[in-house]
Amino acid sequence: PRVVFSGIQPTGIPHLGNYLGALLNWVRLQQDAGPKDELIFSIVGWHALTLPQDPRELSRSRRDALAVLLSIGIDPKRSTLFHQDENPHHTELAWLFNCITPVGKLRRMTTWKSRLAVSRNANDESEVDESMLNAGLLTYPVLQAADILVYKATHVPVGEDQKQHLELARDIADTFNRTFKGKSRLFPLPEFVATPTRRVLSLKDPTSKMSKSAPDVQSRILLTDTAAQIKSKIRGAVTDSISGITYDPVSRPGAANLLTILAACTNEEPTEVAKRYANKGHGDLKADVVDAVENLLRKPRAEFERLRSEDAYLSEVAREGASKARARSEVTMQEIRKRVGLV
Ligand code: AQP
Repeated sequence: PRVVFSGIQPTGIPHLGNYLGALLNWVRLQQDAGPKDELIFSIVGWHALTLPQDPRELSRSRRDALAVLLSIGIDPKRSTLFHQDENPHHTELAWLFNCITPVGKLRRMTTWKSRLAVSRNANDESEVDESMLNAGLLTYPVLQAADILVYKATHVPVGEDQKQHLELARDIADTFNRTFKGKSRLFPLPEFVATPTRRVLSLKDPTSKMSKSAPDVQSRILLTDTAAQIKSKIRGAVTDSISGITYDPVSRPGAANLLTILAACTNEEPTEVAKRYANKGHGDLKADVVDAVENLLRKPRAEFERLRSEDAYLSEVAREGASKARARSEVTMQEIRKRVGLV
C-alpha cells in the first residue's frame, strides 16, 4: 500500500500554480486510493516562519489554507489533514536529520542559492553574505524530509520546484538506513509524483513561477478570486507581439503559460491546444483561458466562502487531524529513538 504525503505553506491563499501543480493531484490521489492506501496532507506552518510573517496574518492564512483544502475536495474522513505545527514529531525528527546532513549539501539547494542571489541584488552586487539569511532558510529542506519520513511516506505529490528537496529527503532516508541498521531498513525512499502541469508561471513575469509571495498581486490567480478578478488578471498577462499562437516555452513563455493553464483545465496537451489557436490572436486565447479558469474555480470558491465562517467545524477538523497525525508518527518515532539509542 502507498503512503502519500504532501504539504502546503500557510503563506496566503493558494494560487492556480499550487492548485494545478500540486493540490489537484492530492484530490486525484485521494479519489484513486485503494482501501489500504494512506493519505496525509499538512499545512506546514513551521516552514512559513523561514520568512518574516505577521502573526495575525499567519494565523488567518493557516485557517484559510485549511478551508481551501477542504473546499477543493480533501475529505478529512479519508485523508489525514492537519497543521504540521501541531505535531512536534516533525521537529524532533528534523533535529536528528540535521545531525546526519552535511551543510555542504544544503548549500547546494537551488532554493538556498536563489536566496543568496536575491540578497546579492538587494545589495547592489556587493559581496554575497550568508549572515543576512537565517539558519531556517538553509535547513528547512531537512524539516521537509522529516515531514515526509515521519510517516514513512512512499509517494510525494509536489510541484517540480520541490524535486530537488525530495531528492535530499531520499538521500537522508538512505543515510539514516545505512547509519542506523536494524533488522530491516527503516525508511522507504519516497517517490516524486508529478502532475501533468509541472509549473505554472507568473502572469507578469513568465520567466519565474507563479508564487504567493511575489509583490505583484496581478501575477497570480488565487483560488478565491472572483470572476472579475480572474478576467482582469488574465487579460493583463504578459505575452508577446508575434502573431498567431504556438507553444514555445523558451521564446514565448507568456503564451506557453496560458496554453499550459488552458490544457490543464481541458485535460489536453498544450501542443494540442496550441493547434486550435494557430491562426488566432492572444485576445482569443485569453478569452478562453478566462472562461476555463472561471469554470475550474467556481465550485471551490463557493465552497470556500461557505466554509470560512464555519469556525467550529474548521477547529474540529484541525483537532482530529492533528491527533491522528501524532498517533501515526509516534509509531515511527519510537522505532527511530530506539535505533539511535535515545531510549
Ligand atoms: N508556480 C507553481 N507551479 C506549479 N506548482 C507550484 N507549487 C508552488 N508554486 C507552483 C507547488 O505547490 C505546492 C505548495 O507550495 P508551497 O506553498 O508549500 O510552497 P512554494 O513552492 O514556496 O509556493 P509559493 O506559492 O511560491 O509560496 P511562497 O511564495 O510563499 O514561497 C508545492 O508542491 C509546490 O511545488
